[in-house]
Amino acid sequence: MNAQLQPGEHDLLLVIDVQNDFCAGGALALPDGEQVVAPINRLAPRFAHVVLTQDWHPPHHQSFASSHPGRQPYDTIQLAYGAQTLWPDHCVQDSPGAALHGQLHIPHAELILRKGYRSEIDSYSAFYENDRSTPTGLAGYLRERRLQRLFLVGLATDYCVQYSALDARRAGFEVVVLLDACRGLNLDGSLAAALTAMHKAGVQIREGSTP
Ligand code: VGL
Ligand code: ZN
Repeated sequence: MNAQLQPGEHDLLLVIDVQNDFCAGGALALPDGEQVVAPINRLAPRFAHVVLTQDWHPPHHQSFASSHPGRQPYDTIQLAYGAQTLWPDHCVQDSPGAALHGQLHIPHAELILRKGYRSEIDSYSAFYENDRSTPTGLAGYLRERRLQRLFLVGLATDYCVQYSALDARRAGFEVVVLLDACRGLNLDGSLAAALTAMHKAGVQIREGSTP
């Protein structure tokens, strides 16, 4: 590895939603979702600081199609805060699907940040809920700990990884997305759109999974 790119004291590996429901056999399985586990396990020991996020919905969450009679998963509806894609029931608090993938091995992770726990609001981003104004507290946590450059990996590239990356840029952090350690959903071209939006926002996008 290029010595200049050795992660340092102010760098963080932010591992987004590597949970059973987003992997093979899960309620909202992404194509090859589980394939992020091995590269993330290889990356993590190189970082002094690692934070994990966990999508963590109460039963009957507003983002579930089952909460809206007559609607199907992947329909889009208008909620008080704007457009919301409806999902199959997934990552229900304390269910096996909400657990982190069993092979994910990051014993030194310092924080597990749960999100999406308010019934009425979805939360793709690790920083803000989908109303774009309710903070999770992560920006303050990172600033207080002087963590400045964030390396993002996990699921899904075009949803929670993208939203987290864009919010992190807005909050003034340096952001690198390591694509080989991410997998996307790609609904209606959402993957290409996400890469374009992240690039425009100044997110560094690297094809590999090495920092
Ligand atoms: C996610 C859809 C619904 C994600 C979470 O982790 O990208 N996507 N909830
Ligand atoms: Zn969710």
